[in-house]
Amino acid sequence: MERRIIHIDMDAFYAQVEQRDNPEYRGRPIIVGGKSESRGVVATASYEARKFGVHSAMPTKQAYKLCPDGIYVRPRFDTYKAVSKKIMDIFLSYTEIVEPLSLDEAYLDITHLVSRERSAQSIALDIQRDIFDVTKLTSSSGISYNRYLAKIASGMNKPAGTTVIHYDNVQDILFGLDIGDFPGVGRVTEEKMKSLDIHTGKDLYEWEEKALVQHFGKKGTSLHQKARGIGTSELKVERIRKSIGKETTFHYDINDDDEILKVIEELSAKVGDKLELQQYAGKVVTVKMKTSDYATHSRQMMANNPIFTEAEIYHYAYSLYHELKDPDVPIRLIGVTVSQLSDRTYRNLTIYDFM
Ligand code: DCP
Ligand code: MG
Repeated sequence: MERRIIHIDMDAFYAQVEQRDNPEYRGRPIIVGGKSESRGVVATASYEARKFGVHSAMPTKQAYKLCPDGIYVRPRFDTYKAVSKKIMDIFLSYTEIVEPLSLDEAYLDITHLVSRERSAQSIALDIQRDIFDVTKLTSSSGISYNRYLAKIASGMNKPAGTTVIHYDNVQDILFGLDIGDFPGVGRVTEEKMKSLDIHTGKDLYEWEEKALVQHFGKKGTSLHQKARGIGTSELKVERIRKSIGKETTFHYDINDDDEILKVIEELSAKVGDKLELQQYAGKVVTVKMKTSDYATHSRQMMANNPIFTEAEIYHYAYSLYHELKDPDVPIRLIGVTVSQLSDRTYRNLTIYDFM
């Protein structure tokens, strides 16, 4: 199944947070890291500081020589973590299939949200706009049909960029890429590549798999594939949501059918909205109630087909309520849940022939 993967990465993350919180830092070279007089290293540098050649992992002492007029600040990890949490919540409001890679970046599988009316690129822009609205920070996104291409794409138009790699442009982009910019090529591999005269994706493309395996072992196979746009689109998700439910606790025990059914209708609508947002459908509807004596009862029903509208959910919840409810016993809590979730059909995806 052809997937749509977005990679989102915050721009100069720690430095941008510092510039957000200290207006006098804006437009200035900011270096976040250890003290310059000690053995500290640079965590990150604002784009203004990068012009001087300062970058992550550089000894602060060296940064200070390159950029003596920079503003050197210590990291505030608690603040970065709080921002990260907000970003992750935004991702999860779009899809459950999120794989965070660090505080400031994650992969999202948004295949099920894409339709003729809604391109993957417009979804990426929506997410970036939400991030900015909530945090006042810019991010960059990359969109493609597998993980590593999405990651390459997000780095191509920083800051505040959105880049799509598809079958029509993938080979051009990979040919022009510096070998060190391929995900999975670290410092050591990069040096070794260069000693073999492999400097770009085009150079890499020209090597046979066998020869790459001879020099790089198992990694050789993956490099051979990466030169050709081939890679996995499977995200490592910790927990895929199994159900979507809403419940209400009443301020007092209640026994009026009309009143309770009105609440069930509202709960059905909320569950329907959530299913709509994430483009899920579910096969099982559960109604749960807590009676005035604190006993909990629940009953479920399997639908013939996956359902997702408020009317469908309410239809099942209505029957379940009547099966469960003892007319003589008031209740204090009512809940409606839809489970056995699946993505709705993959609609209107353009399937390109591979190369
Ligand atoms: N970081 C760090 N040490 C490193 C690399 C990164 O402490 N060697 C921290 C600081 C960064 C954050 O992680 O702000 C995110 O790392 P990125 O590689 O995404 O770099 P930035 O977000 O800073 O910049 P870019 O705009 O290039 O993504
Ligand atoms: Mg970043």
